Amino acid sequence: MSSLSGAWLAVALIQLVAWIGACLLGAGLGRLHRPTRSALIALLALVALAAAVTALFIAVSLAAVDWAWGAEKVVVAAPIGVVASLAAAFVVVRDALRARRGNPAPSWLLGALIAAALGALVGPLAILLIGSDVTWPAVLAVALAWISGSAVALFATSGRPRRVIVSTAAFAALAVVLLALFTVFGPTVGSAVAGGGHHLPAADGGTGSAATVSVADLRETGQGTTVHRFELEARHQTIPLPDGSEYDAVTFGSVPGPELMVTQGEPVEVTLTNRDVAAGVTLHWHGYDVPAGDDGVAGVTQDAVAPGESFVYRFVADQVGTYWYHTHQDALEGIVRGLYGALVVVPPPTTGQTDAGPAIPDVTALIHTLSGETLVGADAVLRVPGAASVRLRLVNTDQAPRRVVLDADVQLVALDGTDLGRPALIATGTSLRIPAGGRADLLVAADGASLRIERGGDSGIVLGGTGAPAELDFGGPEFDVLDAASGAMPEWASGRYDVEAAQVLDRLLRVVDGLPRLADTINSAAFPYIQPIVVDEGDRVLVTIVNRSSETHPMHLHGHHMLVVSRNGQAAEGALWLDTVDVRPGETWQVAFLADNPGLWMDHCHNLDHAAAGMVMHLAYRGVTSPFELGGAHGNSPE
Ligand SMILES: [Cu+2]
Repeated sequence: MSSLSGAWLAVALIQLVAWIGACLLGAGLGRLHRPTRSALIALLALVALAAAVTALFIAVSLAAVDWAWGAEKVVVAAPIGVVASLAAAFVVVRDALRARRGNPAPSWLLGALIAAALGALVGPLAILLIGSDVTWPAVLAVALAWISGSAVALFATSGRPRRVIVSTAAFAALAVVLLALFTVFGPTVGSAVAGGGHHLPAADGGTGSAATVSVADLRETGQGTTVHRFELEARHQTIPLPDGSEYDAVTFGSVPGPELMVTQGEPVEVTLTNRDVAAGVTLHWHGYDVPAGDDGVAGVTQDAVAPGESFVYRFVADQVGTYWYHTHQDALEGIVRGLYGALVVVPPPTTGQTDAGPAIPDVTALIHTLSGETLVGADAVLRVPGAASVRLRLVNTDQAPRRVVLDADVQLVALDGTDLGRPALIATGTSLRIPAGGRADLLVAADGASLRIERGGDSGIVLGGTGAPAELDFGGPEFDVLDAASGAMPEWASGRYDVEAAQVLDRLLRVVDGLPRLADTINSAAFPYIQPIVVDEGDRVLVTIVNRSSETHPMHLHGHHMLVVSRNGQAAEGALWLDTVDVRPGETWQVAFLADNPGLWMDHCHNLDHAAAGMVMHLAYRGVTSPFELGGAHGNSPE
């Protein structure tokens, strides 16, 4: 899909450049003979017209595949581009014929050329301003801007009185302002989701149920006597980097933070204290389906914990696997500087199996970029003592996907914490791509094998050895995550869906933090103006994620595990559970989940640069409200 939309943009630009060339010739550039000039203009006009018609056909094919790909092109760009080009080409060809007979050019030739160029400009503008969610005000505003701009051009170049030109120009300016208002600022005016993105009309009982519950009351309450307690203190800390320099980190006591290892079934209680992190801090359990009030998102499920304050998180560790925790207040800055650590939940020891042999050693490796250096755990190289087999828990805590490669055959046994139905073989030299925020568990024989990280310098993992990791290259094939789909399908996934939602990821001119900028958008809007996915408890939900942008977006849903249904129309052959879906440019993923964890949940890109640029929305259960606000006294700013 990316190549087709790239072709559309190329053709749209050819159209624009041809009309601009015709305008320059029409304005007298080149001092050519009149018949030659008219013939050249006619040639350019025919090229532009051909490009406009081609753009129309590409737009229709894009829309036929998925409306999200072609919407604004079919509705706005193609019609204006074709109409403007047709009209101007007609004028130009007539002029070329007149020129052969020695007649002067019509006085409105240049005006018509400029109008066509403005019409060609609508295409690139529409994909920057409108995106996939075409609204009628936006269409009207773009059309008005084009019509009035063309009128100004026609009047200004045909010797009309100044009065007419001035009034038309004023009308054109008004049209452009309308365009800006309705497309860029439109979503921010009177939006139902303004003020934090979770103040929904639906939350007041959209299905007639008047009962509401605050997210602050959706907390873990059942606590037995065998609670596993941890204490984490957030603070500034200077730490040494592998290259010998010092780094001004913000940590939970170390980088990475202490590994929280618990046994499945244990009630867990974590007390977070903030010593001196002025921006505030929270704890979010990435990939762990905790109660909503324990999810740790500043401004949604709690207030940011200020210096001197503390907050106690509770949940029952009922899912085994590899997870991680990080701050969800000023997350971009906080995580990059060190506010993260691993959460590992292991199954309870099997009883009555005295001859089961020694358990497989367990090694957690968080891959993180600090001050330009790739860390594996606390150092550049992680050395694991020799063993017949090691379970390597890889966690990518960076903003971008990281690829790893090993010089040994390994078994991929879990993704995003969930054990695969059947381990998948990753052959020697095949790379594995871990999305930002994602995890992969590998079973590997620790007999001198190495792991390397793409663009990770000398960093890596050495298993059963003491030297540097071997030099490995990334020229081999890449493991396809769909090949890991092998689990048993849940029963709820066999029927119809109660809610079907779309997430079209794009890059558009939108208001973020009060200022217009190129934003990372979902459904043509930026946080907090993106309409949430609204569900009732028990709903089966299908989400179609379309990436129209030129960057990868690791989409992360809080509080739920997503079942991969398909990627680019290819169905997953078996269950594959993810909490972070690596949606690359041009891809369409369908994921499903069961709405079984009431709350207000973040659903956002885990490239936190993108999240901070608008790519954040909510999954909202009807009837759940939040007393927390963005900003406010605690300066709540989840990204
Ligand atoms: Cu992104």
